[in-house]
Amino acid sequence: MVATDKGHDSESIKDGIPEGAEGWKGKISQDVTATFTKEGLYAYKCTPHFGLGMVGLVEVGDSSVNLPAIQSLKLPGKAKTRMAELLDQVSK
Ligand SMILES: [Cu+2]
Repeated sequence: MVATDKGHDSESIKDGIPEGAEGWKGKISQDVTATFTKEGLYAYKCTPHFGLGMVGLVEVGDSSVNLPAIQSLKLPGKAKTRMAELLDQVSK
């Protein structure tokens, strides 16, 4: 992931990636590499703006692998709303 805008990072959300997959934790304003070795959904956040709803979702192959786990993630305020919107766009 390329840092095109300063002041953000990207970090995988705990329990928000498929079982056995490798998470990632980027640094503020810096590029970060993530490798998607398992099929499923990868939920991530911008740490400083998590509560403001800055979350994302990467769909790799079969999203049903961990869809229920993503749906039941405990997320703060706007992040919860935003994640629900993203989940609506996932192929089911
Ligand atoms: Cu941010």
